[in-house]
Amino acid sequence: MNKYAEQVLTKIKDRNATIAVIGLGYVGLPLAIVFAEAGHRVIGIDLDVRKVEQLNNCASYIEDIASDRLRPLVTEGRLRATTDSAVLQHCDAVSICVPTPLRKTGDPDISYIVNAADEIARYVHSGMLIVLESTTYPGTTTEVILPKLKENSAKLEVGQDFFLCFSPERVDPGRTDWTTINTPKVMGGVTPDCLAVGRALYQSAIKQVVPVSSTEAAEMVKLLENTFRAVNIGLVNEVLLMCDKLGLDAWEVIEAAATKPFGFMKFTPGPGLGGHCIPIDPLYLSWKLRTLNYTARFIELASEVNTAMPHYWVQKVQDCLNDVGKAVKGSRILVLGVAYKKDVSDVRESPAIDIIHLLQAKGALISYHDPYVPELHYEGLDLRSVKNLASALQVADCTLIVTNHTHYDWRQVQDDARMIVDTRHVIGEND
Ligand code: SAJ
Repeated sequence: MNKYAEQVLTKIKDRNATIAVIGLGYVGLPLAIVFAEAGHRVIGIDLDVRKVEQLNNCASYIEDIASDRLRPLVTEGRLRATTDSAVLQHCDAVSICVPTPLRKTGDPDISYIVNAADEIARYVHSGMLIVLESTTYPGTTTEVILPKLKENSAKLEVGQDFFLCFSPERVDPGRTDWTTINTPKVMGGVTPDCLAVGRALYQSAIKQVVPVSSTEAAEMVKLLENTFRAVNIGLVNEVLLMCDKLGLDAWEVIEAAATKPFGFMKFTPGPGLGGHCIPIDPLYLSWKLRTLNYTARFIELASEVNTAMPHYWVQKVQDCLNDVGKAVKGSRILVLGVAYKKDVSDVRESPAIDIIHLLQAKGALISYHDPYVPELHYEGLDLRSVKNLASALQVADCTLIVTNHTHYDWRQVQDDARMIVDTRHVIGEND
């Protein structure tokens, strides 16, 4: 192992390394904290001045990170935040935890990764470790980041002077059983020494690091994980459509199948696929394969089925109103829950948004209730959660259950509502 690798390894072992984390969101902030709790000096870098100020004032803005956890780290000087990426020149390692959304065209938007790589390239130096965590298509680390790092410092060699890895994030916001510390962390390096240095840093703070043979393999691991979910959710959504045609209760069928103690994994139909991971990550993979003239058929089919679910449920509402001689147009429809899944406040990619747009386009009078989302100013919507749920239920011609927050008393909902369409099967039979 060469001298720069030894140098970084020694600093990590002696807790004398300075670690930067770019992107202080639901991935970066917990990572910065576990590195600081492991004894390292950590500098969080974020464009958002408010996040920087809140962190430096020991005020957490992430639901599952208590401010008390920040306080000792900040007051003891082991964790601080800044908007100034010039600090990178003094850092021994940097983890990139920035968003990887889709463009309006449906193509990957890796602009945040590119911006981070450009900043790092200005300050990359001998004895520096760079780890990309953001979910992205196989090849990003070596085809996008590595060339940028070499652009500005041709004399520096990867695996000799600086070390480059990919390690996918596996943070599930709100989860307390599997956290940043105890969730196994996959990691691939551009060279064996890159992997050795990356593993040393992450193993100093995280229980288990799982090495793989390359950064591309590590990038693909994450996409398999989330494609697995998207495809299986697409499958059960199609099971719902098939059971409809067969006059069967899909939830009964799925519950019974789930009694199989092996060889089956339960997923449930719903209003569609929300969140900033599952609907998006697989499309990074199918995009990459298209550039290689290959069609990722399962991904594209699952995406087609999942994105069609809002239309299915709007048709359900239309049919139920029709059965009582009402049109969608002019009907008061109460949407229960607009977050993308239960017990979270995130509305990104939430199918509730599509459902509301579709119903409004048919002339429905929409109101919603969501204890986690007091106001909904998103994708052209400008709504506020109703205050009095009981009266809203009684007034609505149809109540559409979209997000099954634990908050709800479903017996009360059933007693108060005049009509229910239940995308989550919390009430049992859909009325
Ligand atoms: N959904 C269904 N049916 C299901 C499961 C989910 O319709 O059986 C819907 C949800 O309502 C939601 C969307 O799919 O709209 C995504 O749900 P999710 O449970 O996959 O939740 P996410 O998006 O928070 O996924 C995260 C992911 N974590 C990371 O990427 C690190 C995912 O890999 C985790 O498996 C998942 O959390 C989890 O298990 O909670």
